[in-house]
Amino acid sequence: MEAILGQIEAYRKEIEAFEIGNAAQLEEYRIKYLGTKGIVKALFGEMRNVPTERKKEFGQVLNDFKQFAEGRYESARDTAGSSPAASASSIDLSLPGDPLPAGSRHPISLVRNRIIGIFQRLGFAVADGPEVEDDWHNFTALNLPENHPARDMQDTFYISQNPDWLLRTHTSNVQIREMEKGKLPIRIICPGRVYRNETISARAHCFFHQVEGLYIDEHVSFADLKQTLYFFVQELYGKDVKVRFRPSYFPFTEPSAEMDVSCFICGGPGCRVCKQTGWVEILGCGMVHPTVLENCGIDPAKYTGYAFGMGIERITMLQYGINDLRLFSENDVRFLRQFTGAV
Ligand code: 2NM
Repeated sequence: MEAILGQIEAYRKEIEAFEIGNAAQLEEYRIKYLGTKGIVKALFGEMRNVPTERKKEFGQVLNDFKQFAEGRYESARDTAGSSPAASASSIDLSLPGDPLPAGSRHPISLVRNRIIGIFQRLGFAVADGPEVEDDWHNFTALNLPENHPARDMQDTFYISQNPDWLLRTHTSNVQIREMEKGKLPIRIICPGRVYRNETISARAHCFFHQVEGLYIDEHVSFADLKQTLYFFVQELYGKDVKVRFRPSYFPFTEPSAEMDVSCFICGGPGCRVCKQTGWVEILGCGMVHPTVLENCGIDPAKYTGYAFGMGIERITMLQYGINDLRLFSENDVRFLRQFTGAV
């Protein structure tokens, strides 16, 4: 008994002298004194060798010792991690950090964000909606007759469980949904992914990205459309850009037009980008068809509006001289790394 008490006294001195300067030493200490095979545990094991009349006294000494050993551990743990000497032995803070590989924005995002920014400054709000859509919002409400070629199974991905559902072929579905809400005026742009069932090649893919715009109010005219889109391309290509509108056809607009810009590569004389014409087509537009307004519960006698739509891939390819659509979705970092800043 006296021998054990002496031993405990010796352990106290040992603990006081134990150097705990870093995490490794702290762990060494824990294992030696507090671990399951440690000294404290072993001393408690001695209890059964102590005569009954001295068990109480021995128990008190042991508990004191245990608290002492634990106290040393806890105070060392609080300081070992933060003292400079301790850190120096485990982590060298003077070394340069591991570099975080910096990503870059996808070129489609860069161009989309620029387009959005220009229209937001004109007061357009960004709207979005579902990519899985029903026939009404994707086709019928947009005045696409039952037998219109765009409805052809070959161009549209239908959902097999329910042939009324499909992957939207344009973001006009968002505009239909916005018009159906019945809150006027409407001034929105709708960026998003759209799907078409095409044979994949350098010029066609099964999905691409669009930005469509819609403005509906009283007295909105084709002149408003022209001026807004002219401002848009001036922001995109510079003040010297010229525009021209060519008559076109869309079932959801009347009249309809394609808008060309003067070639921003050669400036007019003709080059590969403009195919020697001096002009580059960048979007389609028109005055929203009265039937479309009616389909959405808007009175075409009171309200008029314009709409336009452009493919982001096309504008991006023209901007950067990219010649294969597939590059946008292959996620090859050798391609993606080239787009580090603003357009
Ligand atoms: C285009 C071209 C012309 C268009 C029309 C509508 C809606 F919903 F108002 F009828 N949304 N988008 C539109 C008009 C889209 O893309 C080439």
